[in-house]
Amino acid sequence: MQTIFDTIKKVAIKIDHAIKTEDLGYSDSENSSGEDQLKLDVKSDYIIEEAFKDISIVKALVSEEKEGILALHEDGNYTICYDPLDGSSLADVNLSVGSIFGIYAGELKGENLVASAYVVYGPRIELVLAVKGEKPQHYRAQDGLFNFISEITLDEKGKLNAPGGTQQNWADHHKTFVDGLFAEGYRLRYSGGMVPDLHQILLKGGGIFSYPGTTDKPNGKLRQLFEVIPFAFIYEQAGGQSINDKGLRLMDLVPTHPHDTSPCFFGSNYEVNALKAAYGVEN
Ligand code: AHM
Ligand code: MG
Repeated sequence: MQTIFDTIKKVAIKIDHAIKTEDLGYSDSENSSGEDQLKLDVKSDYIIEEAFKDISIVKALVSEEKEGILALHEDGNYTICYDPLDGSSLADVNLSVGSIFGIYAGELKGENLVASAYVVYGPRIELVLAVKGEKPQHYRAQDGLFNFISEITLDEKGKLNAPGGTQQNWADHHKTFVDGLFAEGYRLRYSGGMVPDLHQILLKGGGIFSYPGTTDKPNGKLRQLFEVIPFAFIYEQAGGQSINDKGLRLMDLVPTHPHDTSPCFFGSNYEVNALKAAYGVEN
């Protein structure tokens, strides 16, 4: 696993360099979710594939920017599912973006995720790594090296509310829930990049990030294998909760296709319990 984490550190530095120096425009291709790919999406995907392709413990790669599963080493133990540049449409307005990695052993489903990582490309490059049974570890890069900052623990209750999706298409009970938190004094924090938005909630003690099912996207927008499950793991390891709209743990998701999405909610305990009550899925 250390080899994989070291490789993530190396690709983070390269992707950060690409963000800072390369063309921010669109390529002439679409990804398998039908979204136009930016040149930076394609480049970041290439950087990651090149870095992992000769590592023998890596069985396969699954990328937001690739259609299917890229088989690498038959005897490898791990499949790495990744979003090479999440929130990439924010790069041209100079907001933070990120990379997300889920490392799975065996069949691609939540319960087989063994480690997660994400990188935030902001004013500084930051990295969070998580393995089973331990608090997530927060690192910050300086001169190309990642220095350990601290373990991450969520408070029981936070102050931040990050509500995703188009409000026009929210269910009434979801709007009631979001409005209820604001009425309690929660502050809106939503950049449109799940990596910096979830990172902020983790580091500021707590709150909730939601991306619900909506009338136009009943299964939400965020992809299970490389966005939802990796962050679900990190929030649980930090002492919070990660559930879907039925109140089920996101770690219990079993995708039927690499690009399946799910409604998703990540937060500290108070807010996720309030969400369960609002959705009528208390357990
Ligand atoms: P992407 O992987 O194509 O960049 O899309 C994922 C992003 C997330 O970072 C973010 O939470 C979400 O899309 C924002 O969507 P919306 O603008 O619908 O709120
Ligand atoms: Mg993404």
